[in-house]
Amino acid sequence: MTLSLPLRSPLRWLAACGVSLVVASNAFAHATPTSREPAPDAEIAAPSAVTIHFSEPLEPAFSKIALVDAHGKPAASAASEIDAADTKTMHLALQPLAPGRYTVQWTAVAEDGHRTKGSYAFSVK
Ligand SMILES: [Cu+2]
Repeated sequence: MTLSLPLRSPLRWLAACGVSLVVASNAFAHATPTSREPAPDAEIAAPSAVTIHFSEPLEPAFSKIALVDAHGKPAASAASEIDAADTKTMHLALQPLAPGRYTVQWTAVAEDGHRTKGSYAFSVK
């Protein structure tokens, strides 16, 4: 009777470790930006597109880039697209932007279904 208790708790530890290992390895599959154009806080002439490269291939149906102006209004008329030749890259084509500060809002869904999102700003001179 007393021997079964010490045996049970190591098994629980193993089970708990197994769960955390699965969570940790999934975290590596989350898509995070590896480069952003324009760069965060850039002050530039009006760019023709926002391009973000991610660490993982993206799920096209749920991944997107939006651009809003300083008033929070949508500043891009087109929808973002995932690069047909490189599914880790997402583009948002832009009309010429007026001078001002803009915020890029991105949502990336990796092929494992995990969603990441973020935002950053740049300024058009
Ligand atoms: Cu994931």
